[in-house]
Amino acid sequence: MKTKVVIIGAGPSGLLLGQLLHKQGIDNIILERVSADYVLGRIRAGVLEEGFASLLREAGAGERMDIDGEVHDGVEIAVDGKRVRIDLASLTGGKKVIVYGQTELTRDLMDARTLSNQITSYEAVNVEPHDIAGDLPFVSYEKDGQKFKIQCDYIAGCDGFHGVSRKSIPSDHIKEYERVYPGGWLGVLSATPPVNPELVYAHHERGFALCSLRSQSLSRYYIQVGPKEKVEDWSDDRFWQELKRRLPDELADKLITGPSIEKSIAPMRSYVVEPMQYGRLFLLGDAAHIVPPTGAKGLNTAAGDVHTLYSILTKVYAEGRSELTEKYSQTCLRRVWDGERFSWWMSNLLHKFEGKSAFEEKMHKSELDYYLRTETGQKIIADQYVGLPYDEIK
Ligand code: FAS
Ligand code: PHB
Repeated sequence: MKTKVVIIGAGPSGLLLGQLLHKQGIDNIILERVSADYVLGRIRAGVLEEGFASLLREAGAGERMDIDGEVHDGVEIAVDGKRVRIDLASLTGGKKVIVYGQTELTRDLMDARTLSNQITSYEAVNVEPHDIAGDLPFVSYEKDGQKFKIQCDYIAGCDGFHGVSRKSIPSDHIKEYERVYPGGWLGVLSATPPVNPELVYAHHERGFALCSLRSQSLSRYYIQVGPKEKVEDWSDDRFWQELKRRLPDELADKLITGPSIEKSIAPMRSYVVEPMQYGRLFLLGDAAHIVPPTGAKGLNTAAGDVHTLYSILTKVYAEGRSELTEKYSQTCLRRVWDGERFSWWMSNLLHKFEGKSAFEEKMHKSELDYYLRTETGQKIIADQYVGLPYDEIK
């Protein structure tokens, strides 16, 4: 088989890139390790920046988001029961965010992919990039006991943190940066009306909590848990009681609880690999970087990578500008580090991490108070939360 771009991974990064390239007449094949149902079964992000929403529309997969997604022009931060609303729209000249689950946008991209008749091979195992440092790379894989080889011009590693792409780059060509936080987020999805029309990020002595949503009848809640916690030790009732203890009284009193549809613990990690490319292999999304979900930047930073590679490859094939491929990593990394810093900063301010000294706790409380009580501070939070603009490739 032969194609222009092989995309490894059918998560949001791979599917969005595949659709955008297809719209530009750049044929591509996506290889995914698990089934489509398994991909859809992972409950993850919920907040989209406007840039991501625009890319989804450009990819021909934004229709349901524009109908079912909720446009939010504000977000709340509660500190030990005191609520402050960050008016995103007024502080950023009208920018907002869209609340629409990653599961749904992944489904929309899968549907668009099916209509595009591009090849997507699910349950493709032993996927392996070859000759990535040369001019004739190829990817091998197996499916239903048969071995396959795809000759291509470029390989897009969209296979997440545990994928094969990053591991295919010689270790002496990369530098890794990492912070693993002592704890994670225990998340619950429930078919209950959300406790608040906008998201509420809550700092509390007992630990962080987040009230989010997917629709007016589907809510998503999180509480920070310690590094040794196991999801099986958290009954629904125990979860709801702990969440109520961390929320401002007026929210705790009106919280509507119900059985969990999904319950899982997501680890908290900051990670970046530099550079995000090697030869004809490019790393996108979680294959190249991970953030703690506190700033809602995981999915949105991945979209920035997709925008950059899509813009570059469009010029490569339409204008013969193959030298632009050398700019991919440096173009992505400025926005990646912005997202890393904001997620790290919000996580440190809002979480009670073991090992934080009393003095550090005071510093974080004072910093949080400064940012929340001043318009300058709120503008800095709002500017980063709605997302920084994508870089234009010239
Ligand atoms: P993904 O990991 O989504 O997709 C990679 C795909 O590649 C997967 O489908 C995988 O099966 C496939 N793959 C892996 N290895 C392969 C191989 N060798 N061959 C072929 N395919 C392979 N972000 C937020 O903003 N908010 C959140 O609340 C949030 N919660 C999260 C919870 C968890 C448990 C995790 C892991 C991440 C969470 N994230 C969250 C971040 C998440 O949304 C990611 O940013 C987003 O999924 C990134 O998308 P991709 O880069 O496509 O990676
Ligand atoms: C979610 O709804 O899953 C969500 C929203 C905002 C975040 C993290 C997760 O910062």
